[in-house]
Amino acid sequence: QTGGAARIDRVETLIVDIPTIRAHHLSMHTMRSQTLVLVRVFCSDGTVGVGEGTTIGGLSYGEESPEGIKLTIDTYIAPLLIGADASRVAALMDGVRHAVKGNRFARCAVETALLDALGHRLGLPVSELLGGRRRDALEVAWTLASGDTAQDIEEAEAMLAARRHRIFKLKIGKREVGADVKHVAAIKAALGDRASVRVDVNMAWSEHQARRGIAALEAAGVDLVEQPVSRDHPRALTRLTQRFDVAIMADESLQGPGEAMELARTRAAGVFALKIAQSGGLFDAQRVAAIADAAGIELYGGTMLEGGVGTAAAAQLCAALPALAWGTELFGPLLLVEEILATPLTYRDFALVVPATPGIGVVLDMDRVDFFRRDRPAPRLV
Ligand code: MUC
Ligand code: MG
Repeated sequence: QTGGAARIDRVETLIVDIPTIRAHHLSMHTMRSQTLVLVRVFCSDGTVGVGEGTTIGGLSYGEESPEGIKLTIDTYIAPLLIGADASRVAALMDGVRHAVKGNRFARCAVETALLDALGHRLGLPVSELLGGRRRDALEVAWTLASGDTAQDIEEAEAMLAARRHRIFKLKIGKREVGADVKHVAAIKAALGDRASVRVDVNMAWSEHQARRGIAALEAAGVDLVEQPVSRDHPRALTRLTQRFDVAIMADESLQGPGEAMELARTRAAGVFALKIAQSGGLFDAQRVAAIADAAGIELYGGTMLEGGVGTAAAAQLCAALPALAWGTELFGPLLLVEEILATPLTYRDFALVVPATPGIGVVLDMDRVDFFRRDRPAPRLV
């Protein structure tokens, strides 16, 4: 330990449940609210770092649940950190990775909080700690997933008119392939060249369904198809990528640098959905990006529909990437009825402005956090 080093005094986690502005239909789950696990790391120099571990639909998207993320941090990660030099973020996270296998969302939340605290300590945005920012604003897609074609078109038109989004990702895979293709083709026909239309199947198709579906989607003018088949069938993803011209993007198949290497080696995708949580943290997301760069694979800044904290952290990473050919989908806070930040993130001209203040660049509104926290004490009757 160096003299005068800031030490980690306390690690706090809490779960908040925030309603979404409308139902969000995915192939494996319909969201009506989103659950965020917030982490705060309190350091001896007075700095406090915040992080977020967020997934979609309990255990329906991936192997970590909000309750499991909280338990992993409280029981297994926090004790490793207490008393340690708070500024040695990479070394601390090496230790965490050694002691805690998997649990990438939990590790990402903690790493985010440590980087946020370090940024406050040094007076620098996290993007500067990751090598320096290359861009100050990130193009942001919106997901159309109301479950209704006409409502989706209306929503897209409103987003275009407000200059908020001109890239739309459609969630499909729940209905029969033909019905989904019809839905997508109607939206693309309505929006024409004014928007890029992409789809996310969230692993719902068999390889045979994917061949049929992707051929029709390509003909309808769709620009990109995300995770058409299960991550359990990596060779099917490779065959689809070889077969079609339309970009095929890996999402669920991409769970950190090891899988990035394998997907690159087997030419399984032309685009990677780069997610900080799924990668295992911001450092590991940078490693995934480096593999993509070396393999000539393009990047897209993906989301787990995080709130403002996770979104700001991902934005700091995306700002520092060498290339981001497909933009981002860092719209998570906009799907929630409230952002629970002291100052909301700025979305304008189809982009998210990357926060430029120290750390990840956001401050929680603790009154609103208390309002939405799951274990909120019952109001006292007087
Ligand atoms: C996913 O599978 O990519 C991102 C946007 C959205 O609506 O859901 C997600 C998760
Ligand atoms: Mg996806």
